[in-house]
Amino acid sequence: MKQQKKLVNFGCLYVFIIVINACSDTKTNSSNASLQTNRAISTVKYINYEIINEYPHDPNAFTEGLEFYDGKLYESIGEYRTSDIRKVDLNTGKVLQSQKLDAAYFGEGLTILNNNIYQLTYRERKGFIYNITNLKQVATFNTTTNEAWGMTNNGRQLIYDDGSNMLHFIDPNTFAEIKTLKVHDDLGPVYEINELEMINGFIYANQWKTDFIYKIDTLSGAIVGKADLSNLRQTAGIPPVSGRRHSPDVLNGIAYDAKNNRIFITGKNWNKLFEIKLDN
Ligand SMILES: [Ca+2]
Repeated sequence: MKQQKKLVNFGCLYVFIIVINACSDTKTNSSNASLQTNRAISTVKYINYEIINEYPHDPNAFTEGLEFYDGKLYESIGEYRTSDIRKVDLNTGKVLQSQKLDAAYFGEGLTILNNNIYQLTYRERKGFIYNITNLKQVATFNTTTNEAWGMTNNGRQLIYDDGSNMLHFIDPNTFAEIKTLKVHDDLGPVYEINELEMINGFIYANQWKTDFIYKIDTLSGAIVGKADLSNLRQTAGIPPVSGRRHSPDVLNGIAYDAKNNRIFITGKNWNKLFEIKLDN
């Protein structure tokens, strides 16, 4: 579930619609949210980290996918009517190339495999494939889940999540599902797994509306470590999610520069993108 920004409008009808929407959101996520809220404290070990660098990030970018490839950042931007795919200069945050999505599509996870960029959409059950050189769309593909959120790849398969704790491994040629994996810790399922990144054989994942990224074993789905990145959010000047009814600007976006062993982190509508070093 992704919340869209809602324009301030004092018309009774609009307020009513917002209330209905809020109730709907709450109902949709109530089971997962209560499971998360009422959980005991997991014993999964914390991963320490240090901030190595800060870069500018477009505060209008509702980041749903982030990947680093051949010296450039590639980003998928969400929300209906504003979704796009873009190539971004790391140092300046400047958008070098972009392609808008049709207003009917809400951009989600993004990953690069075999010189193609794959981009998911939220509830449209459709993905797009782009030429990495010019960002021209070259093909589409279908997804089978009700929702699609984050995506990465393991060099052979696309891996995406759907808002639950399920990871789907997809053949990039046939788009057949090869296997699924349930993300869990020592207490049970961990839901609302969001943006993904494969780093040194582990899947790292954002969790929607939390400051955590999780380190996930790719064979078992077990979370073997977690990092609390609330300090990044605070440094970016973003208030915590808790207590805010509409809070789109959550931590979301992990990219890895394998050549130089750099990890990049940002969030939806954040004005900063961080390079961090994980202590693990
Ligand atoms: Ca990523």
